[in-house]
Amino acid sequence: MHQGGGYLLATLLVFLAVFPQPGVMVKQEDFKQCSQSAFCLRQRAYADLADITRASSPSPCELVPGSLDVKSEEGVVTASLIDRERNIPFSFNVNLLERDTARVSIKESRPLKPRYELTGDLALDAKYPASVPVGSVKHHGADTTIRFGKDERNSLLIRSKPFSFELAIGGVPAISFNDKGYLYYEHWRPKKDEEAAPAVENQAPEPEGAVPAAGSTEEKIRNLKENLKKDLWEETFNGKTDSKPHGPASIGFDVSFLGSKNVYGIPQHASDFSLKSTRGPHKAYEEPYRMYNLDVFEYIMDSPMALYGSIPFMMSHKKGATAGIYWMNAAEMWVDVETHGAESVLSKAAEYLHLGHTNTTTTTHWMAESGALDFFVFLGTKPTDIFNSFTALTGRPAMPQSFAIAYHQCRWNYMDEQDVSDVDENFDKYDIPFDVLWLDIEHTDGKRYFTWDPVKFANPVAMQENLASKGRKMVTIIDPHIKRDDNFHISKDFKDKGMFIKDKDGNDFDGWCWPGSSNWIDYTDEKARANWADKFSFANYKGSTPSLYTWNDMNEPSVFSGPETTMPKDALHKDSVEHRDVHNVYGTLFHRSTFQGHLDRNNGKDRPFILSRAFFAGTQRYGAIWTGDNFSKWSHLEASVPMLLTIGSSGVVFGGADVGGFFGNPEPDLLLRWYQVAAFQPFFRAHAHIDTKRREPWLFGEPYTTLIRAAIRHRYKILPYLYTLFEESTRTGNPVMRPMVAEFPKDEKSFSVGDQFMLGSGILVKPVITKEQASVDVYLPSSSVWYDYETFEKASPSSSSGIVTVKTPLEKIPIFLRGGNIIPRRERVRRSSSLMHRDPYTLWVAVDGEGKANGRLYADDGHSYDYQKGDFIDSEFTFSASVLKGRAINTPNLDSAAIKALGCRMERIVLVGLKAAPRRVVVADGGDKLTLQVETRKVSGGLHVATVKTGGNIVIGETWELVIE
Ligand code: NBV
Repeated sequence: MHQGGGYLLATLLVFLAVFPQPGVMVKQEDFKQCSQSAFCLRQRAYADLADITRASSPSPCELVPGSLDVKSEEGVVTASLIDRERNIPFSFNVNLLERDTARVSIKESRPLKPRYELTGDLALDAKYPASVPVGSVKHHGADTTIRFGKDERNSLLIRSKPFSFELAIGGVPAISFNDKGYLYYEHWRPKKDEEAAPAVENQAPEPEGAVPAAGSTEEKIRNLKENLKKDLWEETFNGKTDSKPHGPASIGFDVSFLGSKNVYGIPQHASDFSLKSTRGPHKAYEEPYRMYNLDVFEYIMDSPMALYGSIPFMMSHKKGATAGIYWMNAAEMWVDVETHGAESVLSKAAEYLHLGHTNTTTTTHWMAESGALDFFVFLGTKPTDIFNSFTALTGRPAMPQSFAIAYHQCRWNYMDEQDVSDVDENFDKYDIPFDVLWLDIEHTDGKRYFTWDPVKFANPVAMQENLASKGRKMVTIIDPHIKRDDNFHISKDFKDKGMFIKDKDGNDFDGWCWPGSSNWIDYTDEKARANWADKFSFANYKGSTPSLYTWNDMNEPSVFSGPETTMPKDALHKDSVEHRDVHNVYGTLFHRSTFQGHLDRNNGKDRPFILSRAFFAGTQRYGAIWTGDNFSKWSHLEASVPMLLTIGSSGVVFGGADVGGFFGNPEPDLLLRWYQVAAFQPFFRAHAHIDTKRREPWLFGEPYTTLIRAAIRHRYKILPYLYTLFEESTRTGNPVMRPMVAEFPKDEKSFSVGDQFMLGSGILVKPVITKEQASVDVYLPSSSVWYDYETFEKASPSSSSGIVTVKTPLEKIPIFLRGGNIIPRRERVRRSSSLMHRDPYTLWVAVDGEGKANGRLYADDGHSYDYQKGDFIDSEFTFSASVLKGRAINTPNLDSAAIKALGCRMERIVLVGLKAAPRRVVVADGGDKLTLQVETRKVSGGLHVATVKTGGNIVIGETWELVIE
């Protein structure tokens, strides 16, 4: 099945038209700004109008007197609302849930037709949190306060006129709704029914002679009112028209995070971790943050432009109170952020004295094109509370196989089987470990996914088996565009079953992508999802073996011929649901069915590994994501840190950025610095564009080969620690790569830090992000003791700023160990992670100011779900009063094959930060005492590092004690 020259030419032309060549940055004008997205323009106009007029006319939304009803046992509060200006009735519903969560919905009481709702498990985990009963209820005038949660620690204050509500944690107000009066609901209306159009959108024209003066408030008001009527029924962007047959249906509202200067979340943007203001006198961006999954290659830095994934989740934190909101809506969304009061003298004084930003509030304005007003509010006292409740709702992260967290080698493309074999052999030749080799789109037969190029990849099974013989895996790319070709079984099958997305006229939607004319499967249809999953069976996916995994790219979806390079919003899914309603979840539904396909093909035994580019709330249930087509520039290396912190703090803990940058050719020092950071990030994969020079780790000569090898080896040594962190995230939602605020929620200075990160609670990493950078400044919170990761010397940050300056010659990675932590490691690095599976462990024990430390090690067979039957070891280590103890927290089935296959011996213990050199170290084993070999060295500051060789006398999973005398 080879294409002729015509096909190639057509593909090339589309490619050149759609994708700029490397070096040419993304054209901002290819993507909408708020004023070009009609609903965003209208919603922003409404907010601007509100800002001007609220003093004289407050929000028209009121609670209907006497309508508030509390169903105590069910944990439900309901009321009727009315928009007095437009005379539209709404129902207000709050459902109080466990984990200090509240679900809030506001719906039209008498809609023309129902709005699309993300029901069932499309965006939520199958295990929906239980309701909690309402506590005490107090009415004060027309307002009501309802208490809920453990010891009634939370309260919900509902104000009736104008309608607003506020949630507090332990008496501390945290979050409020409609304080600014931006609640604006574009209700369904018949197209020609002027009567039904809302009053504000349907104002009578200004009387003649009453033209307001240029620049006057009156003129502003008139213009804003004009904007409210813009493009209600149709809109065109860059020559492409959205027919909007149902008219306007957008929703906007404001949420204020009371007393908080910092808000985080709403990925994906190439921007800071602590979100910047987009409104008000101190705004950093003119545009709101946009969430609309798009294929934005070579994206620009420091921008609120939409990228490949969207998670409508935001969190705020101040000392003692953390709050989050998740708007369960997959339509295009924009969010304005405005921090007020941070500049006031009072706030500045409070900041200086670390008193908390009592005067500062961050107001956010959420605007979605369609869908329901249905959101969740999470309350807590620290970020980890919110990670926990958000992922309890949207799903806990999946437990990856152990190979998936090792190093991945990718390129567009490894061209043929010989290329694959050469790369594989060179890793061994240069003694660099790697676990996975990836094949991009060129491996297929004419971009027909699930097929192999018959010449270049004629023996895919032998190729995979060769890799598997060294414990290595392969990943192939499977994109969602399906080549229109009746001779291609996937195309024929889905076409015959009527499972493709339809265009607005009801025909199979036809667009351009890599294979030329293509269709897109409707993954909102459960049957289509099952049919897709079935394509991964070994019988259907010919040439695939159990060591083959999948990469889902282009699933925003990217449609070369579509508006903003994506699917038209008026395209139709099952039950005539418009694409606009499901756009942001589409890619995740594709990811999800691929996941299901892998699960089914091995009868639910092994954990799938699927990488996706698009993502939404809940993606963590299906696997990993990466940050898409970045560039080999220092600024992109820099941006990868806050981007991954944001994504990880929004549930998707398994994320990475293309090491080296996808477009362009990195200079060797940039490539090296990238490896040095990515070795400590959750997903670690090098990748490059087809037009770039080859850049496998050994191609740059010395010292680069040695230093890249060292960085990758760092990764392999911490795999036990990383795997333990991933397991923790499957239970708690805690990110693996954590923002400083998550680990130091009481340390005001850490709240806005997004340029360094914690790996778990024990390792701090600060990237080097500029060329020939001689040193970096690292912020080390004073509540902990810190040790240099290589020398084990105690760090001495300035007592006033907490900053330590670290010299950064090429070989130096600024990493610190946090006192109080015990880090499990494996130090015998081999060719791939599975070859290290039986190797003994080393423990690094870094003591805190009181000479204490603790840690965990989680281990299982590394690939199956047998851990769910109890086949795992969860070990706890504590060090106190010079005694190191280990014990299993669970009751491991030591006879199970999985545990027997695990290396459980501990070979070495390194004690860091000891005040005195040990005289001897003994294993307390009943009455006997076995003296172990110990070597001690003194480091600066009078501290000691002791390395104890255990002689294989300590077994993980058993109870043991080691006494330092
Ligand atoms: O499949 C080719 C590339 C892929 O290598 C990259 O990682 C994706 O983000 N893909 C995008 C399509 C074309 C990009 C110009």
